[in-house]
Amino acid sequence: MDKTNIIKKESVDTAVESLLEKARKDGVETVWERLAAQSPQCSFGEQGICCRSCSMGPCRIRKSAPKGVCGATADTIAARHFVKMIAAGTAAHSDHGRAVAELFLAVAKNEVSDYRIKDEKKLMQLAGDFGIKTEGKKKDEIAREVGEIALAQFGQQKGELAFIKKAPAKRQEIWRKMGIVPRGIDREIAETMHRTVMGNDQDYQNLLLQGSRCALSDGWGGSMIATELQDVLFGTPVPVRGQVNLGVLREDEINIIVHGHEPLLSEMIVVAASDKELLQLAKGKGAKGINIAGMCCSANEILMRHGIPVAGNMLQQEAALVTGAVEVVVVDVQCIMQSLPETAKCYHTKIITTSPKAKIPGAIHVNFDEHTALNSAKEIVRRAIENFSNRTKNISIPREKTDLIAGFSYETINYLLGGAFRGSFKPLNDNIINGRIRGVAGVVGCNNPKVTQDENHLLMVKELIKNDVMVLQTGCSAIACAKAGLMLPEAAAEYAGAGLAEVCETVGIPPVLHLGSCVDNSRILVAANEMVKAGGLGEDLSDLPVAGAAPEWMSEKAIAIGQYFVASGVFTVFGVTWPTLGSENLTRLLFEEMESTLKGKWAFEPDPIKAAQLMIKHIDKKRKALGIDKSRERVLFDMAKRRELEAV
Ligand code: SF4
Ligand code: MSK
Repeated sequence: MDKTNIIKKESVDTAVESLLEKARKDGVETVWERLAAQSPQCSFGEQGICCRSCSMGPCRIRKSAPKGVCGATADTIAARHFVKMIAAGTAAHSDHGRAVAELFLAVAKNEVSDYRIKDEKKLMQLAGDFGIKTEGKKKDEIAREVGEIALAQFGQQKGELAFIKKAPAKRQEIWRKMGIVPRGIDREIAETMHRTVMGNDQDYQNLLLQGSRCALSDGWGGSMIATELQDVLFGTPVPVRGQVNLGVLREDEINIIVHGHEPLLSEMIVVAASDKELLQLAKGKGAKGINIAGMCCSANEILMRHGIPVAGNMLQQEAALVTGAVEVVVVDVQCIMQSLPETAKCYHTKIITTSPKAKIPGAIHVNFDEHTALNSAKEIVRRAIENFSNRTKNISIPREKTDLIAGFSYETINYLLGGAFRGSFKPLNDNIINGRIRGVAGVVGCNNPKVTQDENHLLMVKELIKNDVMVLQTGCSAIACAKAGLMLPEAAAEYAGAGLAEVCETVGIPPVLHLGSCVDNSRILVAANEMVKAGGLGEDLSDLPVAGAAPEWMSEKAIAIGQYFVASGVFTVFGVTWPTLGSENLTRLLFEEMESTLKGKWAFEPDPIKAAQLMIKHIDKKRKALGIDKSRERVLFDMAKRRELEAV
């Protein structure tokens, strides 16, 4: 059988490679074996031209059958599939945002006792964003109004989402002219799903307009609400040192991995792990302590705010169990493989689900309710402690672990660049204008077993920083680069071009900045917004010398993120595979024509170096349009001259 998806090497991460060998010895099946078993995968599905929207189908578009039974063309079928992915991704991020908003409101009303508001300054800023008068009002009253407005954004039927007004005026104008300003988050998701049912919206261009509106309700709606309210509740991240990779697991301690996305759960597990009684219990079982480590975006959330170690990214979830040293993997929502309970059977690990929205056969379910949050968290930690004695001798914890600096919220970047009293993005803009920094790239997204784990992230990011492009990261991409040491200030001297290295060394930051989890891609939007506000780089997000990428994407959430980047005017490149290639017209719309309306567009380039070069080319095009291309030439000339002088 032609197994087209089989790759030469599973991972560039030696910790994963060694554990895969152990998995084979232990008779454990992994994601790579399942991919091989699935290969060759359906090429109709891969190109977006398989439709099973009704029972007259499934229909597969090919030369001999260019239309579905209902008459739907490849353009319609691929567009429906694409916008359905956007709707699903938006729903996931936004339901996360809704959960945070509900908790926020409960805290403001004093209905829950285990959480409290940590960042009052940001609460006031949010009140300002929502047009709430704060004079003479108590903190709880302001928080209640903020929570109520935030929650209402989901069910709003008319008007515009509140955060839309944070975008540059010119961007808002583009959205209004195109009729794609989101009215309410749930409404855009529901309408997208309505439009894609059999016999409804059959114009691929019109479908993509709604797809853009839906994606904007994610980036400037649900995701932004999640990030902003989480910062108020759990604290806005500040620079923090951490460690990453499976070497953070400890042989002599109880290891609990927190996996998924929403920090409501992970924050409480962190609190429960320092409970004196539980620590005592752990000691009584012969463990030296309780070690919490994160996986995927749950990891990013607790790393950013507490410096809790990160066990790994998406493709390390099974490998973590293969160490034989994990007592409990506790999960909430999203990116959790159904294989975990099956893998866990070969070891002593218990998989605990906590959300009624995400149960897995074979896992233990401990319902996590914010009203009894700490108790539930303590119960989970207790189960982990009790499981410690079930460990066998079949343990292998890799040595690999790397230090990193995380915590680069928009506020941190502002402060580091401009100082506490004059926080500003102006120094960043100045360094872009004078050419030391060529531009800024957001490199985000998942792992995908169709490509060697982490390789595309690393090749792309190294190519970008070598060419003086500063990189902002979130999600599993951030974890990949952290593992490779790119999130340490020292990485500037080793990997960055002379201009970027000079700026990083002066400010004391790495050339690759960790901005958080997948919902924190909204921090990248806010940062780009601030660059426009700081002046000198045009009037719209599309004028900025910036680009976005997800070189190893796999989730529908990545498509939603990509589309809100594009709809915000950002050139965005994806790798691995592209889901519309079966429709020439739709692909042309996404890769070319969108630029004339949204001023942003997609590209697909599986080679990460070529993809980075596309991003650099785009950045240079924007520099030229801004009239700052010459300054960069001067900087390069200066460097050459300096080297000449040094050689004398
Ligand atoms: Fe086929 Fe049309 Fe039904 Fe899709 S909606 S399965 S193309 S008949
Ligand atoms: S966890 S969405 S695999 S980045 Fe956010 Fe990683 Fe992608 Fe999940």
